[in-house]
Amino acid sequence: MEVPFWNKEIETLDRPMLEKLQLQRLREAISWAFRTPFYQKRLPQAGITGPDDIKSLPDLQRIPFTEKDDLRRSFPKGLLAVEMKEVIRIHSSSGTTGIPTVIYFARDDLDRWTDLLARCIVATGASAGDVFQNMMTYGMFTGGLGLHYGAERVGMTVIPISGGKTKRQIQTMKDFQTTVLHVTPSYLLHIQSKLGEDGVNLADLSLRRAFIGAEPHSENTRRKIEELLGIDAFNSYGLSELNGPGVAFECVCKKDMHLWEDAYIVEIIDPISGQAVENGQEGEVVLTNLVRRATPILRYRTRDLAFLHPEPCECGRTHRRLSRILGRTDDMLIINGVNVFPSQIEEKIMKIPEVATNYQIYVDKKGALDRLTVKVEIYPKLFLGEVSKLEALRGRIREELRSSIVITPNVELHEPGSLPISEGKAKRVVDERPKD
Ligand code: DLL
Repeated sequence: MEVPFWNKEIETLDRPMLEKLQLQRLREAISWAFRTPFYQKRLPQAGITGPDDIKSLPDLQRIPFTEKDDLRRSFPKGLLAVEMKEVIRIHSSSGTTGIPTVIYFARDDLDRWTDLLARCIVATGASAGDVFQNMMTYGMFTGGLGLHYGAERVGMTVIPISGGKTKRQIQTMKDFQTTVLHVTPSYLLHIQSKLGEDGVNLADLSLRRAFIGAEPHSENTRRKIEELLGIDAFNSYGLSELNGPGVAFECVCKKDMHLWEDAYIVEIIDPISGQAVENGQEGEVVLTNLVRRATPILRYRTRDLAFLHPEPCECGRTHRRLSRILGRTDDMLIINGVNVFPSQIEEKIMKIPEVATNYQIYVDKKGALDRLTVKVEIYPKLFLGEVSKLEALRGRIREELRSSIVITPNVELHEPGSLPISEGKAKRVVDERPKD
């Protein structure tokens, strides 16, 4: 297999050299952090008075974690390390509580981020000459503009169409013979379900690859996308606090995502004790940004759960691979005392061939008890068959789910197009239990 590189020297740097670079950049990041009101207070409280206190990579653990709430409390400028006139871009995430977190980029920050994204794109085998339809939302969200700049740097033909307007997306794919898509997996499945409605079929298109990310999805969802569209789909992970997309991305091997360790230090911790887990074990991802001067962020608790592969990838890159995101520390549902992760549900239903492209997890209360209902869309032809067959399918889905999540959910079968869709990140869980 041919392995393409954007910057082979950095991507294959041997571990001792990579760690040397990390230490050097970490010390630099700490000096930037000392220019922000937030870290000026936080670091001395932990006994750190300057970059010289960090003599080796393990010294990183002396630095306290940074949490989402720290960012919110520092809004708007508590984490700004440069003068405003140096800032050429602002991104923010609105979060669920409505208090935004804000990230400032100086020109060199944007340049480094763009370069990381070019690296991600090329690692998938995409290149100049590809036609890139960017369906991620443009705006304060990092998904649109982030990849846009990376794709331009690679020399792809960029179509900055943004999210939504499904018919127009499909027509555009045909008009410009798009070869690469950037999209959330849920929206891509929705688009696939609409192919053919206005006379544009898969055979009219030239799709080869999709970069899918920004929301959780299972390996079975990836397979479904690949099979339905006849393309290669690559997982892409990132979060606005750490620039956005470009933190970790799959290469041509498609065996989980290289996390760019010259730009980020990754730790996997036990979310309760805060201690590092054993090599290869699952835990919460903690990230330090080594290359952003205007908003330095150290040891950020992402709340995402994943593990690092201890063994190297066949492609020759030395940067370790992060597993797909297995859940979040804050998305676990407790149903009558049993812990259930939405990802367990998705993994099961997406491998059932009769299940179409959309589903929803609904929780409410019946009397004193919690009630879990999994609503799935199934292919329309199944509704034309015998009722007993539908009942059998419902029973099979229920049984599959029970084997994974231990409790037995209600299962509802719906016609395609009847469950709510999202043109960006999908909202899979609706929890209507009264909050007390
Ligand atoms: O979603 C950045 C992004 C844009 C990533 C485009 C990939 C592609 P936020 O809006 O801040 O940033 O949301 C970050 O989304 O902490 C994860 O919980 C989730 N997430 C992002 N990528 C993945 C993925 C962007 N590949 C939050 N798999 C993160 C699972 C993901 N979850």
